[in-house]
Amino acid sequence: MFKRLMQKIDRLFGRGVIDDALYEELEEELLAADTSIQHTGEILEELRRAVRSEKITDPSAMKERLKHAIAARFTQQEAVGLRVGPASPTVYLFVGVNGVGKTTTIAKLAQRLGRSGKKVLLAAGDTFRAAAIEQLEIWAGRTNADFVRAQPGADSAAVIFDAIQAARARGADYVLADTAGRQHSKENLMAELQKVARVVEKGLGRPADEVLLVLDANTGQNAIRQAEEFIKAAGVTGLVLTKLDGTARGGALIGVYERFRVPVKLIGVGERADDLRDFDPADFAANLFG
Ligand SMILES: Nc1nc2c(ncn2[C@@H]2O[C@H](COP(=O)(O)OP(=O)(O)OP(=O)(O)O)[C@@H](O)[C@H]2O)c(=O)[nH]1
Ligand SMILES: [Mg+2]
Repeated sequence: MFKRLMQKIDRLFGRGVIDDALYEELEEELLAADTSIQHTGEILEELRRAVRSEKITDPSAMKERLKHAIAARFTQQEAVGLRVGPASPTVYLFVGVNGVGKTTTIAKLAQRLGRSGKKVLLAAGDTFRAAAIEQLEIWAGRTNADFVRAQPGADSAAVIFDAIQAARARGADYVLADTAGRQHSKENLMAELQKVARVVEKGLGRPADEVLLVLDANTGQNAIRQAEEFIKAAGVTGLVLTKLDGTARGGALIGVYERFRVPVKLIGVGERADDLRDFDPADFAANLFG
């Protein structure tokens, strides 16, 4: 998507003109990449200003300036990185609609933490589907993590509560808790997540150290609606953007971040356990442009 945009810029610059037609094309491409109308306008305004004041005339400089304008949208207030709890276990809840990559992200993080010598326990809090429990169990095996599960249909909050107790008993450093992405209704799902958040706080003596909302980079502007609902139900503390390895249009993340100011923490760049990166604004912008 953005690669094509950059090729267009290169071509237009080949003719030696920065004109309104070029900005119009940029606008079209940014919108097509799921950047909101408002943010597209702001990014292009900044670009126009920079092109004027910095007397930019060559394509590579303008390209860099555009990347910079996008990266600058992610000036996070908080240090990037996942919070570690004041006492073990550190508990992370993973939330998000079905199919976005919650379970896979848990596996990736389990691998990363395990390799750094941490003892990790995975909690099969997605009790809605039997397959979800099995999928997490397989990842627990592959990443050498402990695993706590219950029967399909069991109470999700109870499973995660048990997992926290088990982690204490076994001296685990981290509990990574999966949750359902789907329920019989959206109201049920949100009620379940509220209960999970409450029960974690009861079991842990503090809220979960991170509630990570997983968003699929292909989702587009609907990501904002998802963020709104999950933030309301579960008190999201960080964002994870997955599937940035494909033809992903990560532009919607700009809108989610600016609207809610929840820091972006992690990026998923593939289906394998080591396809996880810390979020870095400059990297993100570079990735958008291929
Ligand atoms: N290419 C790519 N695929 C990913 C990435 N993260 C997850 N996937 C794939 O996306 C699909 C869904 O991932 P899951 O981890 O099962 O998603 P989920 O959010 O747990 O889904 P539910 O359990 O149905 O709610 C799987 O096929 C994953 O392999 C990523 O960063 N890149
Ligand atoms: Mg899952």
